[in-house]
Amino acid sequence: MKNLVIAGLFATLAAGTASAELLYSQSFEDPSYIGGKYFDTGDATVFHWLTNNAGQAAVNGDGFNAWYSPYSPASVGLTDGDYVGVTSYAGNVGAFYDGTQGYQMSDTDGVMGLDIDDFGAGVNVSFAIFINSTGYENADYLSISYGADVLLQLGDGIDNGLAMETAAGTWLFIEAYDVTGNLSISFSSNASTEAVFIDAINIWTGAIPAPGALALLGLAGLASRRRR
Ligand SMILES: [Ca+2]
Ligand SMILES: [Ca+2]
Ligand SMILES: [Ca+2]
Repeated sequence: MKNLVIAGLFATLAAGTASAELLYSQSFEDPSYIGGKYFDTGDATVFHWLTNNAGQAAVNGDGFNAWYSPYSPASVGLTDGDYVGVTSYAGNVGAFYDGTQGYQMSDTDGVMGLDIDDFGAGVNVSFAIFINSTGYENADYLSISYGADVLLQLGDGIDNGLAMETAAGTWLFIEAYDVTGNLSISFSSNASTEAVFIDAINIWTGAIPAPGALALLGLAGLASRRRR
């Protein structure tokens, strides 16, 4: 019986690999995204989309854009200079989930959000996120949604950030199927040790590819899409 189940699973995965189409893949590996500490030149008292600044780590790139929103009490946000955006600094994570670069949010003094483009209805998504191990407080939270679906909500102003502390210190791999809208990851923190790292975002339609097959599909899929 056990063998039968495993055989069935393999058959499903093999079929899935053939029929899946990768719509988006972002591992933040582009070397041009790397830069120094990011200084937001916008007004930290109001919501605004962030802009890339020359010589500083990219907060926006191919298919991803970042925003800032004040959180009561209003603070300096990212105007004081923070390590956010694409980074190759692996001191907290040990190693990135994929490759040598990822996307960081830390010391946001308010809420920073990373929004991925909308790739239509009924898509599947997977990505990895690492919460740095440290103490978290009431105003700290990590919220991840895809359209109307909440994928993860840690720390909510009630649990003193304990849920974040429990989940910290390892790469969390998150998958969601048949979701519609766009992936949005928002983080509220007020200390440089409070940080999250995001890596290996894949969005696809069709069946669920086998592990490993997705990475191969990603390279082939994106290359063919760009040639069109
Ligand atoms: Ca990466
Ligand atoms: Ca800050
Ligand atoms: Ca805090």
